Amino acid sequence: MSEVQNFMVDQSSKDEDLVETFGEKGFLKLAELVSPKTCIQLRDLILQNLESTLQPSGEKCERRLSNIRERNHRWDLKLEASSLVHRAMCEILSRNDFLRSVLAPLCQCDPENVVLAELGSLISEPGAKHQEWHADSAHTGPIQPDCICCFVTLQETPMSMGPTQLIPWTHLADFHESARSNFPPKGLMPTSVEPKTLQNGYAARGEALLMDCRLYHRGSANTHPVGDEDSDDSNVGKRVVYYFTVRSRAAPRPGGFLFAILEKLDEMPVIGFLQN
Ligand SMILES: O=C(O)CCC(=O)C(=O)O
Repeated sequence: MSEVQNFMVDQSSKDEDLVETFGEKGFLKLAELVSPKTCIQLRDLILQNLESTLQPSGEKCERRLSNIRERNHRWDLKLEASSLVHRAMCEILSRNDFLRSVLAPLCQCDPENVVLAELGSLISEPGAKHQEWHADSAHTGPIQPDCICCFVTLQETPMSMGPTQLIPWTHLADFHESARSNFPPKGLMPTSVEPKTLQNGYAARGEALLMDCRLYHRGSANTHPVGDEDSDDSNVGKRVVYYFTVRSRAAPRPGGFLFAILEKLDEMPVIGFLQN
């Protein structure tokens, strides 16, 4: 049995309470971080880029597409540092003091230490199945995460379009320990764990999930009706997420991590990226 919940936090809470919630649960779901205008424009840009990447004559797929779990009807497209991509990141990072507090442990007193580890977009279309539950990085001991990911939903995303699902508290060392000893290959989770699952029922346009990369999560199935290919509705039912991951340059590069980012942007300090 899984329970559908709205994970949204009360954003008027004190910064330190939000930071504490992030540490306890392994994520924060935050409303309206990116403006509707930026979401609409960025979604269009990503869908256009995907279309051109998938053309036979398109830019080399290996350069633009990262590996993704359950890859039928699902893509992970790396993003260029275009003005829209900048704008979306600025809207997220500049409005929130507490986000800076969440990121502070990564920077170890030097903001230049917070660097980009991933910059991309996730696209699923009707027909995509659930991914397996997985964590993006292993638990290597410290309480603080070494990587934090931010997923931004670019359109209204009901359950039928397969929003990201998370299992709170699974970023903790105890859970990773039992995952290592009990679970099938590479810490993937057996279905027997699913009863504890809390499903993220609906993702609104512009909301963001800020996630400790050790938290177990997955992209869920997209069962939405297919849009009409010959009309303006051809993109209806496509779920597009903009995401970036930051990490501490002072910590070792996490093993097993995908680094879904164009090579030229890998390890760029976030501060420098935002000022460009
Ligand atoms: O699609 C999502 O919401 C999550 C995707 C994901 O976690 C992955 O591809 O590793």
